[in-house]
Amino acid sequence: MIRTDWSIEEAQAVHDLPFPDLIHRAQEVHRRNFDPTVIETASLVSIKTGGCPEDCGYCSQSAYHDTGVKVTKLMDLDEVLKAARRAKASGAQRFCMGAAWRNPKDRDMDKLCSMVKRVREMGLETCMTLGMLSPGQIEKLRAAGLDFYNHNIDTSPDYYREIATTRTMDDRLETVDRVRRSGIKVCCGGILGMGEEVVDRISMLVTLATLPTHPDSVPINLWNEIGNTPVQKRAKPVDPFALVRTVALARILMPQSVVRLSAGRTGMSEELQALCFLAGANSIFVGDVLLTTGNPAAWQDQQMIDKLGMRFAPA
Ligand code: SAM
Ligand code: DTB
Ligand code: SF4
Repeated sequence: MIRTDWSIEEAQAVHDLPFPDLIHRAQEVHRRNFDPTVIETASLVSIKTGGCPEDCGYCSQSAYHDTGVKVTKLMDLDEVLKAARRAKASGAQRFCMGAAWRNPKDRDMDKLCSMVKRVREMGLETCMTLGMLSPGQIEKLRAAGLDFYNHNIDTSPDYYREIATTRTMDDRLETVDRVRRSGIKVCCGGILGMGEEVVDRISMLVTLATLPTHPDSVPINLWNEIGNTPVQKRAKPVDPFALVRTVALARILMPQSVVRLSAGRTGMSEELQALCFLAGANSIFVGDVLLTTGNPAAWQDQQMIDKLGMRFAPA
C-alpha cells in the first residue's frame, strides 16, 4: 500500500533510526519496488540561461544576484536537437530541458512544443522545467507528448520563505498539482545544504509524501555553491551521513518514486554515492554539466557503476 498520510513525527522517527536499521528498511522497500542494481539516467540542457525574474537565493540564474552567469535567449530547435543527440549517444534515457523563467511566455509555446516532439522522436524521454505553468500551457505540452515536468519545492514550507520571496510554496504546489492532473509525470524534489535544519529536510519530504499522489521522481540536490548569492551566506555543509539518511527517508516515504541523486555529485566520493544507492537512490544526471554548474564526467560515472557491478537502465 502506498501511504500519503505520513506525519512529521513518524518520518522523524524513521529518519533517526540507528543507521543499519534505516538502511535495512530502505533496502527492503527498494528491493520490493525496483531492481537495486539499476540506475536511471537523465541528461540536462539549459535552453534559456540567466536573467531570471525570480529571487531564489540559491540560484546562479536569478537576475537579483551578480553571479557572472551569461544571459542567453531561448535556444534554437536545431541546437537543442544537437544536444539531445549527444545525450542519446552517451546513453541517457531522459532529456531534461531547463529554462530560467518564472513562467514561459505564450509566444514561446510553439517552439517548446516542437522541442518536445522532436526530442521524443529520437527515442528519448522528455522532461522540461520552465517555472510556473498556466492550464493552457500544460495542455499544449501534454499534447506535444511531454513525459515529465520538473518543478521542485526545494525545501520545507517554513524555510522556503527565507529562500525566495517572489513566489510561494503554494505557487509551486499549484503548478505541481496542475501538472499531475494533466497526466504529465511529476518530478519534484529539493535541495540540501542551504542552511536548513534537519527537520526542514524531513518536512520537505513529508510535504512530497503527503501529496495526493507521490511525485514520479524525486530529485535530491546538494546545493552547488554559487558565489554572491544570499544562500552562500547561510549555507552549511551537509554531513555525508545526513545526506544518506535523507535519501533513505525519501525511499521509505515514497516507495515507488525514482529518487535521483542530483546536483552536488562532483563533491561526493564514490563511497558516499554508493551509500546513497544502498539507501534507495536510483537515478543520476549524466554529462559533465547540469545547467550552469559541473557534474562528474560520463567515464567517471561509468567506472563507478562498473566497480559496483551495477548498470545504467537501457536508453
Ligand atoms: N526556473 C525553473 C524553476 O525554478 O522551476 C527551472 C530551472 S531551476 C534552475 C530548477 C531547479 O534547480 C531548482 O528548483 C532547484 O531545485 C535546482 N537548483 C538551482 N540552483 C541550484 C544549485 N545551485 N544547487 C543545486 N540545485 C539547484
Ligand atoms: C533538479 O532537481 N536538479 C536539476 C534539474 N532539477 C533541473 C538542476 C540542478 C541545477 C544545479 C545548478 C546549476 O547547474 O545551475
Ligand atoms: Fe529562476 Fe528557477 Fe533559478 Fe529560481 S530556480 S531563479 S525560478 S531559474
